[in-house]
Amino acid sequence: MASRQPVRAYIALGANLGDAADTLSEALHALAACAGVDRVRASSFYRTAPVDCVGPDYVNAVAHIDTTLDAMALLALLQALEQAAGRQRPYRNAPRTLDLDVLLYGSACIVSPHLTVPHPRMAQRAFVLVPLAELSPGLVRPEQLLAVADQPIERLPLPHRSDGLPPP
Ligand code: PH2
Ligand code: MG
Ligand code: MG
Repeated sequence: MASRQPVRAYIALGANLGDAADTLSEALHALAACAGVDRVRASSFYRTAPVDCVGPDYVNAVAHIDTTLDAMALLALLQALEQAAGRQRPYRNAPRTLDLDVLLYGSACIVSPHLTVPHPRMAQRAFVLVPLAELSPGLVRPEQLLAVADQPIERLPLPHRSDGLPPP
């Protein structure tokens, strides 16, 4: 069977339990090792205040990948990585060891019971827009950043490798 053309997908990473930066770094390396995932590139990591929830500060980042997985297979892969990081879901927006959300899947618009793409709340969240603007400035308009400028977010000075992945 001919393999699919790769699609560029954007993924939001977040964690606010345990060593969040370490978990994000591990998740990026695990993602890069997955079949059907190529050219993983990540933003800096950011410390962010919780939005629409209470609990510890988050560490957030955004990554893009080129993938031959279809969108639902990508979602399943991200959920498997969340599970491997010990993710529990006691209630909506509970503190978590790892959250991996599909933000964009090429130019696709997807509305299904388990996946909506583009992510329906991405434009309201500095913890998505700021790292996304760092990674792909053409995807975020200045007025979008202005609209979330009241949300506390601080770039963490982690060393990054030239391939965009933090050290393992
Ligand atoms: N994720 C949420 C809800 N609120 N706040 C921050 N700062 N970072 C997140 O990743 C986050 C959030 C739901 O997934
Ligand atoms: Mg989320
Ligand atoms: Mg999620």
